[in-house]
Amino acid sequence: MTKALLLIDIQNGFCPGGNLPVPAGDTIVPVVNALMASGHYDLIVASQDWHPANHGSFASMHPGKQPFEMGMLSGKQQVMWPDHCVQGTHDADFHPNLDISRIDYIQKKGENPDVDSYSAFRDNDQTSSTGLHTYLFEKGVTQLDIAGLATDFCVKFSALDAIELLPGVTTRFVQDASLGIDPQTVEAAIAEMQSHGVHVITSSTIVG
Ligand code: VGL
Ligand code: ZN
Repeated sequence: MTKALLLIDIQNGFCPGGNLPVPAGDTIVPVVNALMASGHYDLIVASQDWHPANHGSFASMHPGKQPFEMGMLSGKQQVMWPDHCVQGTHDADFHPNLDISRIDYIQKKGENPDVDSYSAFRDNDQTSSTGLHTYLFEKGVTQLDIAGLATDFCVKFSALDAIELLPGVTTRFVQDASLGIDPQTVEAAIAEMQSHGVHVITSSTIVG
């Protein structure tokens, strides 16, 4: 069995003080560090939301639109986000307390200004792949644990894509190593992940 940990977007931008903060988002960092230090994982991958300054998911690119309103991007419904995780800025850096020395591979995403990319595996239009599923397949991963920010967006879509793109891989969501933007959508996201075959666990299963 080859066990991998996929950490989603544990960046300054999604922590308090960032541009698109998840409430208390930084509080998952010690939990994630303990997971990485547990010795359970053969492979640790982290995704990084990595937008150009003119990304089409930014409300600032749509005159008259306010952050968190619905808008359109390339003909599809799109949440208008505050400018966040712009390439090369502090907002896009991993949280300073995240033990990045344990990360084997970094998957950047969200670089195409014309489509958003919640999942670490592919863009929201589900046409262009990041290549991450091929990477994990080639490493022989059989168990994939997913944690990070935000449960109701990038974590959820990454877990759903793992189920679809990595058939036969046991995919688990580590609940206490993840936090979301809105409690209501977090609850729905967990139910949706479970209904697609994602197992919900807590870090105590791994860390003991
Ligand atoms: C995310 C909204 C926009 C996330 C990224 O990491 O969950 N959410 N970009
Ligand atoms: Zn983003």
